Amino acid sequence: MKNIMVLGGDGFCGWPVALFLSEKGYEVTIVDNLSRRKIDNNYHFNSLTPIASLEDRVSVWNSLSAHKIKFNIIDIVKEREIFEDLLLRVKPDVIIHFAEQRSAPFSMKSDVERVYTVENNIGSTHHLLSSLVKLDIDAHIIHLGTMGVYGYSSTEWEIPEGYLSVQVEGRSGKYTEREILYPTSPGSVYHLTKSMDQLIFQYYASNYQLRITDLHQGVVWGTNTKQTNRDERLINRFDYDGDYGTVLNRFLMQSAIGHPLTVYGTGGQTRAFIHIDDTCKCIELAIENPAKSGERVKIFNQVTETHTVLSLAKKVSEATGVSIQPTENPRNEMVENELDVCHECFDGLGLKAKKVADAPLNTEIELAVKYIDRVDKSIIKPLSFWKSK
Ligand code: NAD
Ligand code: USQ
Repeated sequence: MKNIMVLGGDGFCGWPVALFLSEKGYEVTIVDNLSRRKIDNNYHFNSLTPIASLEDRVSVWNSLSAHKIKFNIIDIVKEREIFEDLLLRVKPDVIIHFAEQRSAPFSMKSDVERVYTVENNIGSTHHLLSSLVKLDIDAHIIHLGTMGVYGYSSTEWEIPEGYLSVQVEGRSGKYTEREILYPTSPGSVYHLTKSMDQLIFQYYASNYQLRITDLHQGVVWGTNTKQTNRDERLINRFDYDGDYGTVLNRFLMQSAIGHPLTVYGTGGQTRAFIHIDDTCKCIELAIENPAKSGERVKIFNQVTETHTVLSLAKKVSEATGVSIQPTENPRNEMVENELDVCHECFDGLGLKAKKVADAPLNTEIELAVKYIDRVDKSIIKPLSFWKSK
């Protein structure tokens, strides 16, 4: 059975993925520096759900499951030697890389957060790859990238999965066809780091023949999975603040407390979405269908549907009666855009997605109601701005 290392395994995506893979019988080792929990403390954010310490949640899982998870608190940017010792001991077959600062607004807060996001995200990706080369470990690397690398300008074409076919006219007038990385157009410093990750991957796959899959994931919604529901102490985090809360989860939580839904601008922004259950399934599909040595980076769009922000707000508003509150957009983004994105790779591998339209949004709202006393209303408003006010 495969040995899997989950970097960032204490986070919103990493924790449920670690449990999902453990239940499937994979040997799972979590690595995390707990930086998200430290950011919560330092900036006075909190998960709506009361998350147990990493030590406690792993110990609860190990008491319930036949398959034990190991965990290590290591900063993969700042504690390279310790991380490399661990790599040599575990010799992972697969490394799933979630360990980055993932909030676009947080990355735009000020010089401090911009610098931290770039150093942490580029550092974690590059150190990982360089260490694998140095230690001669042939692991399949699965990285969580983002749809945001493509940018959000409306296009006449469907956004492909990572590569764009182009024809270039040569000096003789003859056209040559090439596939190039889709031109990137990041909308925040965070998204910029994901764009830079792509180049690092391209280089290491080509020069060192590392096996790399980059998953361009859309906005993840939902909270718990079958595995995190097994015990309250396994509960997943639920971010609702203006920096880390993502749009649909924020609307669901806002509706639970009767807070008007904070639609930025017109709400005409179209974004791609995926449920946390499907994030877990996609990772397993990526493990089962690895990139090969010498092959270019495999890029899959890990998205299952697209919606405008306003259409999601209307859906939540109609279900709950909570009003919509147009809010001045703190971001520098297109007021409205269309988004036509290919997701044939995962569809072709058999992914049966859970769509917003079929999903019981009530489950999320009930969860928010259950922990309503934990809500700090002062952190719901936008907390970071793309341009100085
Ligand atoms: P998260 O912040 O909840 O989890 C990230 C985890 O990585 C945290 O537990 C953090 O402590 C850890 N970490 C960060 N830097 C580290 C370092 N240097 N060393 C060790 N651990 C480190 O974020 P998430 O929502 O779980 O996102 C995981 C990944 O998925 C990110 O790379 C993000 O860009 C990507 N992603 C997330 C979403 C989403 O909607 N949540 C959508 C698309 C892509
Ligand atoms: N928005 C609102 N109201 C809110 C919050 C957000 O209108 O209260 C709007 C934003 O302006 C934006 C859209 O909703 O147009 C999405 O914002 P978001 O915060 O849900 O998502 P985003 O900042 O794009 O980032 C999230 C994750 C990130 C991941 C990305 C995937 O935090 O890690 O990479 O989703 S994607 O958007 O597909 O690039």
